[in-house]
Amino acid sequence: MDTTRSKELFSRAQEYIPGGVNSPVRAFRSVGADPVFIKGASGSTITDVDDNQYVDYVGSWGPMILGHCHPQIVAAVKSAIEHGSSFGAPTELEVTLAEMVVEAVPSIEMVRMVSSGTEATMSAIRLARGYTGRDKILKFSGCYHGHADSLLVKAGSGAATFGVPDSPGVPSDFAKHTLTAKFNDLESVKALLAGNSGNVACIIVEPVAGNMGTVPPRDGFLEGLRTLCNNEGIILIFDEVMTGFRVAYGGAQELYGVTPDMTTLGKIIGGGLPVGAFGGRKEIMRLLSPSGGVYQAGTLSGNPLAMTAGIETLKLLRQDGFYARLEEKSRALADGIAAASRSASYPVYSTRVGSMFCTFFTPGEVFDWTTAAACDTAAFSKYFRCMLNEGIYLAPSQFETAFVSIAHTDTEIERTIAAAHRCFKAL
Ligand code: KE4
Repeated sequence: MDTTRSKELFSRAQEYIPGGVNSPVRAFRSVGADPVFIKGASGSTITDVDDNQYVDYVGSWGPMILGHCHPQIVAAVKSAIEHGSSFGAPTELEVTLAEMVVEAVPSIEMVRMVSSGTEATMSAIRLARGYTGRDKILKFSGCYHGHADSLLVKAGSGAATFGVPDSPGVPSDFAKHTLTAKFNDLESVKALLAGNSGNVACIIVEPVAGNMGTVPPRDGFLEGLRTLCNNEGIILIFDEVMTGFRVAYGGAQELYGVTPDMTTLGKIIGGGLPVGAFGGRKEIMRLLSPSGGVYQAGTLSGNPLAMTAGIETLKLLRQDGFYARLEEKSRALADGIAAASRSASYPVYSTRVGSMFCTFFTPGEVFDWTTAAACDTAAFSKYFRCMLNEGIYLAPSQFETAFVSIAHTDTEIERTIAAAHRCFKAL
């Protein structure tokens, strides 16, 4: 595959942009390849600057559930920008999208729009701390909630329950307020809470982990977190930036029937434009400035173009049968790839929740970060490069989620499965 122009651009980009990219995973470093630069997309296909076309299973890391350039969204955003791109003032569009989110997610009685998932989780944590008057937070290894200081923290070694920075630049004084438990392990949560009784403001969790690959919650895990939070007066935050409107119109909380106190959203509700959001019960949300004392703000929060794209996206998602059709496509693809690995006698562990799926390069079950980290990342990298050469654009890391859109055709799904078989055989 000729990628001459991408290589030229990557060389130029590295002069002016750290690592040549504006978000690290895009650099393809963990898959031993140079990134292809994309010039356009339509439906389930993306096209690089050398005019190579790929079936896209990254979908901008989740937003593109309808596929790229859906005509209804393109038309609406084109019309919107003719009335202005940003006012820094309230608009009807923000009220409309807020009403749609509240209607879709019953646990959300009020919602605040921001411009990224990181802003959403960072702000939700501040609000939980303001509401409870407590400082500590609890997260899970392998879960990612954006790059706010208090979230770039890993478990302290040994008996120490406090966190240690997971990135240079994060002060240890910040990290010590973050406790890290094991996903799908309620005993690890109980142990940390026992050592910090009355001091934990919130537990933040991806109800379906999507940032260590796709790892579903085991039966009883989410329900157990809900019970622990009820008992301890802790705010349960579902980080649904990825799962919101992805695994169901009402998100993972609808799918699993567990109600959080707060929810963070992003990706799909912006239809590909920069949006994040956080919401929850009125008694909590009302503490947010200007109705309350917990400060939070944003120049482009509720941006009219992003609101327009989000509104049009949700209108299409709430149409009858959308998720059933997406489920059929997703099942066919994930089952086909798993069958291809078996017929190639290459053992993998496959997971899927709705249109989120992952192929873990390990024969064993993956249910938390430790078991995910046991994967053969070198083999995954070889498989990724093989699939890319076959014109299949997967997430460039073993520890990411692949996404199916409603635009993926049966032909493309069959082509992907055939390519996977060849690439498993080549390992
Ligand atoms: P952003 O700040 O990137 O909009 O959202 C952060 C975030 C928060 N919560 C969850 C569950 C997320 O998955 C994310 C971001 N997801 C990654 C994909 N693994 C974004 C891709 C990237 O970092 O470039």
